[in-house]
Amino acid sequence: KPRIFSGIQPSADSLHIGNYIGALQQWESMQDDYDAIFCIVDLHAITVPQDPKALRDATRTLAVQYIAAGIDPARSTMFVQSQVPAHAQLAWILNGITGFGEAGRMTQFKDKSARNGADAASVGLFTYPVLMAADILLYDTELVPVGDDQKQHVELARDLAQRFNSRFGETFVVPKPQIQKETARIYDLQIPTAKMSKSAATDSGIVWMLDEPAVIAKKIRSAVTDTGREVRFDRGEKPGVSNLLAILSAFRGVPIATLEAEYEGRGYGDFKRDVADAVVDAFGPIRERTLELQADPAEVDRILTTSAQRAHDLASAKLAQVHEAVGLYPSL
Ligand code: AQP
Repeated sequence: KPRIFSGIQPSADSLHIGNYIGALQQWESMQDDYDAIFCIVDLHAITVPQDPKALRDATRTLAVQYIAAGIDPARSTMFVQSQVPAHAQLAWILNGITGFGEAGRMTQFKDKSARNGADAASVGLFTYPVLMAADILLYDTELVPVGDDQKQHVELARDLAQRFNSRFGETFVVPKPQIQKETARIYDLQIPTAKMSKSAATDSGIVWMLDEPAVIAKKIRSAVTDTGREVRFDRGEKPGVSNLLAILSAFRGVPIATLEAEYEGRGYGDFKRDVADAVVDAFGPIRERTLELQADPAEVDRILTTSAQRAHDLASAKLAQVHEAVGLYPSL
């Protein structure tokens, strides 16, 4: 089976509907056809300040949300990045073949560092894409399912793999991005032109997977739409309605066009109620399962460590090859 690798940062204590539609829902459906590795990328999370206790809790809670959303640790490898030291080790080696200008062209770094002024950004934030390349390349990953915002980072991983192979000999599989459909990108319910993001300033535009059902329903009822009455997909003219259509389409598993036909001549009230019901129906059981699993943190850690051991075996073998190729001493 082809190998896929993807990950999410434990940068908040709940995932949101964008992470679910853009990542988890897709991953869940790929588990049978691929040898899937799903990582909880805590080393990426510390490129911006994190509270230590909150980080460790968010890491475990994220693992629990993976499982509650259908990632099966018996079929897929799901582990915490910091448990496998080869990620940081390979990232360092790849730093040595990455150009300063090349890293400086990454738009995510430019956006994130601009938020607080470039001087406040860490060096870690700058080399974030190199760590991501290490994550991918350690496992001979063929496909990386990501949103289009991550395409540039996967391109960098490809470039680094090719550069390493031509300088030091065939070592890495050159990965390909698998970019999700445009409708897999979910926007903030209050600012429907901005990507829904864990680190957004306000809560009212974000539907958290662990929100209580009544809270989810309220947020969706209050979503910004427009003064029209037509339920039609048009990101330019009707960003709010288009976002809700994308959400309903993902949860019901039906095309947007079918929904447009279904809601023709009906107002936004009916439509929003149905979106809220669909999300609550899906997230309700995920929330309950998360709460159940959270009651046994030792069991969660046991599952993670078992999986990390498999990842560690694969990653150490690749890292040994890299040390040999580059002329470094073997790791102990
Ligand atoms: N709004 C979104 N719509 C669709 N997919 C999304 N993803 C994130 N936001 C949306 C997908 O979720 C996965 C995890 O992303 P991440 O945690 O590595 O960081 P991110 O992409 O930067 O996500 P956030 O929520 O915006 O987190 P913060 O605020 O911490 O940076 C990825 O597959 C991403 O495509």
